[in-house]
Amino acid sequence: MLELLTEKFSSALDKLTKTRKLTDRAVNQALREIRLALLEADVDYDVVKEFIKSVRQKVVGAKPPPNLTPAEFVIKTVYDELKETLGGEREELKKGTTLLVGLQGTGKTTTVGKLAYLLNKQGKKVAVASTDLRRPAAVLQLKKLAQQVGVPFYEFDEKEPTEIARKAVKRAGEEGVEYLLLDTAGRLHVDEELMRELEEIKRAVEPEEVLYVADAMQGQTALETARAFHERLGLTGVVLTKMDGDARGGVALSVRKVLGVPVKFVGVGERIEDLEPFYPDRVAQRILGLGDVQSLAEKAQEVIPEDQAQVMATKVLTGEFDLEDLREMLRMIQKMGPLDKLLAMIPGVGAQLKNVKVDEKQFKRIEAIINSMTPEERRNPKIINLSRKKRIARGSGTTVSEVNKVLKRYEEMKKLMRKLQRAGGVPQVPKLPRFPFRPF
Ligand SMILES: Nc1nc2c(ncn2[C@@H]2O[C@H](COP(=O)(O)OP(=O)(O)OP(=O)(O)O)[C@@H](O)[C@H]2O)c(=O)[nH]1
Ligand SMILES: [Mg+2]
Repeated sequence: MLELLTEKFSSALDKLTKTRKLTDRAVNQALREIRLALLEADVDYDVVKEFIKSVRQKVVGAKPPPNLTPAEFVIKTVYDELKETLGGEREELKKGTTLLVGLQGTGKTTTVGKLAYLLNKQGKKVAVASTDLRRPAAVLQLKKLAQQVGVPFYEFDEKEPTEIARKAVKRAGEEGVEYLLLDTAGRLHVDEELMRELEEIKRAVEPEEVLYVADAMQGQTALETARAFHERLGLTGVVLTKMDGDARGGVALSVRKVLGVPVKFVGVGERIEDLEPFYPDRVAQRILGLGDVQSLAEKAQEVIPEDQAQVMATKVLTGEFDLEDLREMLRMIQKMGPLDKLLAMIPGVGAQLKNVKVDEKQFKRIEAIINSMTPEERRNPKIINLSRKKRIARGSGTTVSEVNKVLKRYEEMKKLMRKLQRAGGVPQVPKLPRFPFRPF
């Protein structure tokens, strides 16, 4: 997701970092590229206009604070603005009843299952129920998901969606359930009958959350529909599904400004674990090509002892990692599941992933290259000269050019993290940092 933006933003800001003197002209050029990238990614036109205007006001003619170079100051401003546009601070899902609404086929039922899985994994007490009586298969679909996740599925012999919702809430209260997730029926278009049904359910159960489930691939249209739902139901958040199928992801940047409600989760695949909480700061980092070390560390903690993951995240964030660490990281990542999603979280890698179907073999090759180095070479890659490169290439069954590529990516990654580090002081990992910059 968001590969297009990551690529374009990285390239625009890269150029900026490389110019020796930061003129207004260079800044304007970068802003023009960013503007085009946003429009191309299908971000709402007014949102783009406001974004560029705001960044320009803050940087043109301004004096960067003493701890930042002019280019870093621009990057930092763009980052702040991105985070703001994406919604600012993350808002957690409120305890209580959550109603999931949206058009047909956008992923409501799947999302109920995924959300139940996510909350259940966090040790929360969850139950689900379906008010979708239009299709007999709909109830069964959710029932199966609930069984798969291992959370209670509430069923009642009722013909009225409102009654089912009411009874489910009552039972959830009796059973001390913290999160009750209610699935609803979808329609092909916004239609009066559906809206009335949803309004009635809402009135009957007074949910803490009304989440609009939108298919990200529908782009701007999804937003228009969301607005219609918002007017009738008062949405509290949005779930963007099928982000895995959409490299543009402009909707993610438009929702907050256009609707005034935050994106709370994104669906990134068809499997039950493919739902991610939406963190504006982390997404902003990813768009800037800085990776998402926090999410990586969290995922790592699920399969790797916490202290080990923490040590690794600290090393990366401070730019103090060597090739031994990189190899260790590659190994951890291979334990963690779908590579393309995880790789996108590594600094400097995201932008390269556009249209690349991650080839796990490629990954093995990188590991083979590092394996063929001596421990000393791994700790101090600077000593790797041509004859060593030839030896490493032979040993790993690769070429000198491939060895060069690995070394180059490593150096770039390290330099970038160091730079950001200098801009903001040592972040505490992984609990505190949202970004390797300290707010001013
Ligand atoms: N690739 C991908 N597919 C998704 C995602 N979320 C949902 N889907 C797929 O979208 C299809 C429709 O999902 P449902 O959950 O049945 O949609 P719904 O909104 O409940 O549909 P109705 O009940 O008919 O209104 C299914 O094939 C899901 O697997 C996602 O994040 N990524
Ligand atoms: Mg459904």
